[in-house]
Amino acid sequence: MGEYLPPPSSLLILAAYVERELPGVDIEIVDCQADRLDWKGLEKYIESTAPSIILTSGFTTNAYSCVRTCEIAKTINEDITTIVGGIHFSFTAEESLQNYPEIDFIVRGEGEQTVVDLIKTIQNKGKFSDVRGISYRNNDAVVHTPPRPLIENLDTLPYPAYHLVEKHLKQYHFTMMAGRNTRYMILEGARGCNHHCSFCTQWNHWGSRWRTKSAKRIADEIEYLHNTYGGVFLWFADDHMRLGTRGKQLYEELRQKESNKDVMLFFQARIDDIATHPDLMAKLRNVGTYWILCGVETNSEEMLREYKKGIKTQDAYQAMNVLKQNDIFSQAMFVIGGRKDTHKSIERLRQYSTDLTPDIAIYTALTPFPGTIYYETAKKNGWIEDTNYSNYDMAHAIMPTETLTRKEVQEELWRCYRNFYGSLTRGITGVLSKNKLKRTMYQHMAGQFVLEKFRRLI
Ligand code: B12
Ligand code: SF4
Repeated sequence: MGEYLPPPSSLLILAAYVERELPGVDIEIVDCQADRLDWKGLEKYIESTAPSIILTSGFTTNAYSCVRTCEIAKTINEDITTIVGGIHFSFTAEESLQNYPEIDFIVRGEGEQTVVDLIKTIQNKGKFSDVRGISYRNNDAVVHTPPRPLIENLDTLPYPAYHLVEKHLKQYHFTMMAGRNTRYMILEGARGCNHHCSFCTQWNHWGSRWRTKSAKRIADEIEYLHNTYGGVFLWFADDHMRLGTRGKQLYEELRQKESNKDVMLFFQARIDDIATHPDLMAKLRNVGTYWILCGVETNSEEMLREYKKGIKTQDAYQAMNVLKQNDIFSQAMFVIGGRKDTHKSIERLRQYSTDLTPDIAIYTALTPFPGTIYYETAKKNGWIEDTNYSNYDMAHAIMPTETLTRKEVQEELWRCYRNFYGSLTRGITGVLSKNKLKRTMYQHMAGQFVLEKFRRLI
């Protein structure tokens, strides 16, 4: 995805809530990337600020960085309480507490109410067994308290605490997508998903439900981020946009805002949702929707069923056309490495992804993230060859297929990139495209020699 520096959205969303509920607690957000703090730098920082509690968050691919952060804190002062949360630790609570003594508590699932309850319990020396939604060690045993019910009305959440990273706002950027100097911010409109794809953690993490903020609240939040902090490239954290359910209301609210003329919205949507709502796409384009990421996944109906995706390959053609007709930049995601994949089937997927002509294609290797249906199946059947979580970024092959070795899956993945981006014609057409975003992106890639590197892959 090129060069980027994202704001630490999960912590900003969490911190805003803690700040409101526990005004006596001093909170600092340490963004090591933005501050250019290496491990030694972080150590010095913790030493000099002497916090009582350290909280850290990560996805599966950066789980070890979270553990190392806790380890550093404990080395400096054993009495610092260490708390981790987020998707990865929620699903690996037992394993993580057994393997990493430097973690004191894991907050499972939705974090806001649980972390406030936990901090209060620490302050008051209360009983941890009364805090719902946490896991911790009691002597040698790992204790998991019952899950906490989800927050019913997401409008009650405060705006993300961007004031805690105000000094870094100028640094946050996503060069390839919006240019180096366009202010990049992340906001959340909804949590979870009502589908159950077998490779996805999100529906499971959020209790198999999709909850949304009201359209008015989302539009207000966008306006606030734009007017207060100059946010322009605004990325929805939502897993599933649900255009059919709230697209119209969102449009109605956004069109009343002056800010819609300046902002560039990015979100993720399902292709069946796009295909069946062409009218809405035109409207949403008018209020700042520039870029949509959608999971096309595969050209095989059989694999789509295996992934429990609930879409048809035909939907992808329609969705791409709708996006093109409305001048919305299309990012299509594909996945290779399913059990039945062969050299031939992946070649067919390459052809299909080219035929669809998305503006960009991202190919991923099927990754058994803890918390997915696929993880349980893969673990049971002994398919997982690589257990190093740092490689769980969807760019590393983790499993072989029935007929391909893991190395062959990896090579096929590079072949997909070489095929799509290695084409000189595509590069030249991209660099000269009428679509500003497409032109910027291909010019950026050409400038960074990314296209050239893709051509030389393998
Ligand atoms: C925006 C986004 C990005 C942004 C930046 C994210 C960031 N701020 O760092 C960018 C584009 C850079 C990005 C990159 C990647 N991403 Co991403 N990203 C997202 C997205 C869409 C939103 C993240 C977000 O802000 N969520 C909103 C917050 C509020 O939700 P949350 O993190 O779950 O937090 C809540 C609870 O979990 C809990 N909690 C979380 N952390 C903590 C910590 C503590 C201490 C406590 C108490 C509680 C707690 O409380 C929060 C509030 O209730 C998510 C999908 C999603 N909806 O989360 C994918 C997602 C996290 N990304 C994913 C992936 C795979 C990646 C990449 C590996 C992709 C790639 N190949 O490059 C990279 C990894 C980059 C890296 N090294 O970290 C996967 C992770 C899967 C997994 N199980 O690990 C997700 C889930 C997408 C998906 N559908 O599969 N990503
Ligand atoms: S992949 Fe998308 S549609 Fe499927 S469960 Fe995850 S968020 Fe929902």
